[in-house]
Amino acid sequence: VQATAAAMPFNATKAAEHGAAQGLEPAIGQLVTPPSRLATGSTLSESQAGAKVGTQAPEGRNATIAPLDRVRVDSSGQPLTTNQGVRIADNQNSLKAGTRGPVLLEDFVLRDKITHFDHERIPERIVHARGSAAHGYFESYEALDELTMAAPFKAAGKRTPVFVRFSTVAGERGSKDTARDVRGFAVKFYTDEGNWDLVGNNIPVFFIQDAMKFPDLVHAVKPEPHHQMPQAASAHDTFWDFVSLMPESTHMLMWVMSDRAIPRSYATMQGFGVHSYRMVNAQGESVFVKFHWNPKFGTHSLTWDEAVKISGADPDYHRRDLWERIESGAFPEYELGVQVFTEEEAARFSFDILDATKIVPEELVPVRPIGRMVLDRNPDNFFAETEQVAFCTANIIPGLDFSNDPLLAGRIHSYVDTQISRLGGPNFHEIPINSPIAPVHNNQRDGMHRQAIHRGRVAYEPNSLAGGCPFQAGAAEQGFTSVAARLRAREDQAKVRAKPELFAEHYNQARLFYESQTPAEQAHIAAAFRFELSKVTVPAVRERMVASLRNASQELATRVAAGLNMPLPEPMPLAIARVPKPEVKRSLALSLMARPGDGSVAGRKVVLLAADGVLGEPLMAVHQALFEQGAVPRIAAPRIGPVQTADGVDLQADVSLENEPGFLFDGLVLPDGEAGVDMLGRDGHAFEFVRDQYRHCKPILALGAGEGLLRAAGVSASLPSGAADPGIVIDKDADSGVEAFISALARHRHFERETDPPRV
Ligand code: HDD
Repeated sequence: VQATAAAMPFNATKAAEHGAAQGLEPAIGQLVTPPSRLATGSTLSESQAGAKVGTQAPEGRNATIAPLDRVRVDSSGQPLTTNQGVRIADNQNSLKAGTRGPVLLEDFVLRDKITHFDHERIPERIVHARGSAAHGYFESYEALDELTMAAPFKAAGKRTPVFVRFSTVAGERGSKDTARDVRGFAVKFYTDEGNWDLVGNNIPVFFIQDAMKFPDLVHAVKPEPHHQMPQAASAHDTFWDFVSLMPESTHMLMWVMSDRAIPRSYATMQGFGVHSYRMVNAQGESVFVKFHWNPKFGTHSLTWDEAVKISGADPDYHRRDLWERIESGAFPEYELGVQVFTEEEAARFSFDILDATKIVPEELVPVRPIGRMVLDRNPDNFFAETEQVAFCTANIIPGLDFSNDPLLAGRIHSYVDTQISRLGGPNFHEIPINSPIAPVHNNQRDGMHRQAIHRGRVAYEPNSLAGGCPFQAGAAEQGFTSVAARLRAREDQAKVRAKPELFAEHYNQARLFYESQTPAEQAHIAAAFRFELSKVTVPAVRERMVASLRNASQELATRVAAGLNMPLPEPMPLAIARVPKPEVKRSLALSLMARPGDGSVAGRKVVLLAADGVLGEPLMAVHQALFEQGAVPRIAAPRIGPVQTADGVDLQADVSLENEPGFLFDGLVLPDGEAGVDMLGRDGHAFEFVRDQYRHCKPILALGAGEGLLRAAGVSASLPSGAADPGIVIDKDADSGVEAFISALARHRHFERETDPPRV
């Protein structure tokens, strides 16, 4: 589209200068006016909300859409310009003295372009560098007045916009998604009383108890400094050297060696606030809370062999899954729950609630559901939103407060500090994705990249020249007030570098976790320890780790030692003289199997194998049934494009056997039709599909002649026990198996077939 020069608006925030009614802005979504804004003052975050160019953001109920409209740029119908808005006539050739002559220094068009390019990268996050994010909303189930005055919980049905970033911890920005690692689960609530960040993980405990040890932990797990290996992996000497010397990490190690550290999807993992926080009501009364996010689609994970293979075929596996789920409308959804307990109750627990290596078992304090979060919009731009978003545990709002957890205290300092260098100065709160919906008014001024243009001559308080504004808010105006928590004992009032006694108990909850798992999950934990420690080259480190594990579980330690071909070492001496008796010995809530989800197959990917000569009709019937249930069926053939079916049904292969290997899918369908099955039987890729699906304990549906592929691949339809494998559905007449297959798919994995080593 060629538009005339005079009519072209060129500055997104200066529509007034160019006349808002010129009709040149591309079509936009409905402007959603954020509550309680626009009517007041003129901070950057709220200015110009009505003046926007070029947004094509979908119409939505998310109130962050409007503030971001202010900076959205859509270049459709626009000429190419320099950063000064000068139109560029030639974007192909630099300015030269003659066609074969030298390039001229005056070529500002070239220099503008190259200079900006040279500075495109910013430092990656020191941890959690690899991540993916989405917009959505939080909806409160009820008014929580008796517990908290926090804005999101003020009324039943109240919606607060959120931006959520999921991440791995150890890997660099471009590393694989399916590393064995903790997953970050960071939620920014844009509340009408300021931003609240709940910066959690998918595991409810942490490796260490005191922030003083965080740099050591991170140095130990990151690639080793001399040769910068291995990438995104804890299976190396320095990590295990460190954790084996820090028995407080044993509980966390159990979680990290469990399938929780290889989730199937961000939509199928839990999230936790980890620390004890406080909720405070309008009367100033406070209770302790632990935050839990429970996924609607259930908790599902990968198997280790599968995770390793996926990292080669699709390093963006979780990023793609999140993006595709949102684009297709299978929105990730999580229920927020809180465990609520008083200071007096906490004092009676056998563990210290300030110790981030401990959970509060759900049998001791149940989880109360208080709302749900839906992620329904992908970001417009990865860098502007996902990369530049800055979460911080210090970002809390009236109605919430911290506990004295020493790990949390260090975090309250660390996030802003690291972001000042990562985002280039102290004004990163003005970057659109970080700026609150609530108005910002204070006397902070200037600094690198300041965007707000503050008016007037007063930048101090108290003042009379500006009528005392901006003024301190009293309780009636929701001014933030810290809970006047009492220090309990006299000795707590002295300055010390020391820990409470219960912090020295390191194994009760590690044992609780292991003993609460199903046999399959326990086997995976033992196999993960075996794998990781087998990569450790120093025998003394392996021994020390197994010596520590003996205190958590004799059975686990024995399995791991056997797996490493080593004698069982003496148990590591305990750090505590009298071990407190735990209240709970088994907690079913700790098993992934406890949360199968809503029973649906929404978002599950299923591959239907095809080749020339298959029967198209039964395959398409399965395709249709899966599609109707919200699953994502894909037809895979030796080559993409049309497949010549035996019954003349029109069939198009979406993917080829080589470009989307079988382990990328949650289920496999083998086709009917002798000629087609014959052709697949001559392609080694097809056997890999069958064997990987089988080894990874996923469901397989064999239609008619397709059963032959199972046999040819060496896969048995019966379990090691001799019983029929419920995950393998053989539909001889190719007309009745789809229902059984869909319920096998909803179960996700069929671990009863699993053996170590694998049969196939
Ligand atoms: Fe942290 C990032 C979660 C302990 C210091 N952390 C970061 C992110 C998450 C967590 C989810 C990524 C946020 C994003 O997506 O941008 N961190 C945790 C949890 C912890 C924890 C659940 C334990 C309970 N972290 C922790 C400690 C310290 C830090 C003890 C330092 C004393 N974390 C950081 C950081 C990061 C960070 C260095 C890196 C990038 C950033 O903050 O913005 O400040």
